[in-house]
Amino acid sequence: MKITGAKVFVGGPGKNYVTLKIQTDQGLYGLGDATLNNRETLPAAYLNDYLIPNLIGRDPRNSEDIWQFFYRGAYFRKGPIAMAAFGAIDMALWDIKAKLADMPLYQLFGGKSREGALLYAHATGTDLDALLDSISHHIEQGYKAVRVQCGIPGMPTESYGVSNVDDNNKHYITDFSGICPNVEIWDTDRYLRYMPDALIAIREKFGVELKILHDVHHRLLPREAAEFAKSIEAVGLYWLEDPTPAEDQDALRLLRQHSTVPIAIGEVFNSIWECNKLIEQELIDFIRVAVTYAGGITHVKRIVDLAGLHHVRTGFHGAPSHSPLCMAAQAHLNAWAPNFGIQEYLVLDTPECDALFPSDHKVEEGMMYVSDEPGLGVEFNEDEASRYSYEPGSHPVVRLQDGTLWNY
Ligand code: KDG
Ligand code: MG
Repeated sequence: MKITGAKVFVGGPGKNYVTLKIQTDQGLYGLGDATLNNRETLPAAYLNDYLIPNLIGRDPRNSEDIWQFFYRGAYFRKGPIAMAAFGAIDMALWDIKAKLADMPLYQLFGGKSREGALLYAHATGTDLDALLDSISHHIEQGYKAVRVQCGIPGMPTESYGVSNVDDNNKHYITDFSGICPNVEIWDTDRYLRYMPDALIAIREKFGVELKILHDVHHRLLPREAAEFAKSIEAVGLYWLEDPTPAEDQDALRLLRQHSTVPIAIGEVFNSIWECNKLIEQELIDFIRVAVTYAGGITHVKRIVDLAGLHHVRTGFHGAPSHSPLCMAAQAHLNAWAPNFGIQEYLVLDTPECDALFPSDHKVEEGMMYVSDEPGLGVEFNEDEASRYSYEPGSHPVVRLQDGTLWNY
């Protein structure tokens, strides 16, 4: 069996999905996702210029050797652009392998450990009242776990994860007004004074059963994060995400010494080499890598197995820009992983997105049910894809009030 060709598509409804289709001489094809938020053209160029020419003629069943060939062969290893490009190839090869076996992908990992996988949704509000409404809205839809982000009084601009529209499904990660980022202003003192009481109010209103998650998006210094984690212990968070900048892994030791709040980290990690110390030293509780940015199924499955040895559970990244292909790959891992924790989920199933990526993965009552179709269980409609092209967009950048650049 041989790979005969591969194509990359960039675009989608309100998102720049980077979709790879690998064709074989037996008519079977595989699909993969290389979407790297707001840098989408770069994994596409890496695929087109270097990787696809080296795929032609290879046996697609040798997914391990192909992964090693690209990773070790690059010499300059890792990085989100390369790992997203490898991730797309790897996903597509597993799709082909499972289609060949005529099995849903999770069967190749060891079958199902659960029927439904717990999801968490994003609740957001420009103030606490709006956030409480947004949480109620998600609970009414059946969610048992909700990430909560709200505007901070007196903060000059909106904070991370805060949407200023009533639409609970609004995609607020990318600003499509152009390639140059807007500036948001961050004030740590206001955040630290306001957010603990807001979280306590949320717990009081919704009771003990709701799983509450909160994302600091790397904005606190280690001592501040330790103070914050201590001050919110009574809330009983399901997790506190990215409390400190991800590069400083020792910061989490200080936090651990002062608090037992569960810590989730890893959405910006792209290899096992950024996860292994935190996992082995048991400084985190949830690992947040995404199958796309972290080198695909082959590599992420290694991270999941390492995590399992140290009681670290999965909480894969599922931000608005992951394509349904990445979400499907994660759904198969979630169905299998003995150390599954939770899956981030933002409603993607607009009619336009469904038309582009038809699938029967199902979300019901805040749970995801994996497809039983052979392979990843997602199709890609190329006619639909021809309606879309790349739209320039950006994340904001963050500054302190005196102009100092801060962490987005
Ligand atoms: O592109 C950036 C997003 O992926 C990120 O801001 C989303 O923090 C995020 C989350 O937890 O989903
Ligand atoms: Mg996050």
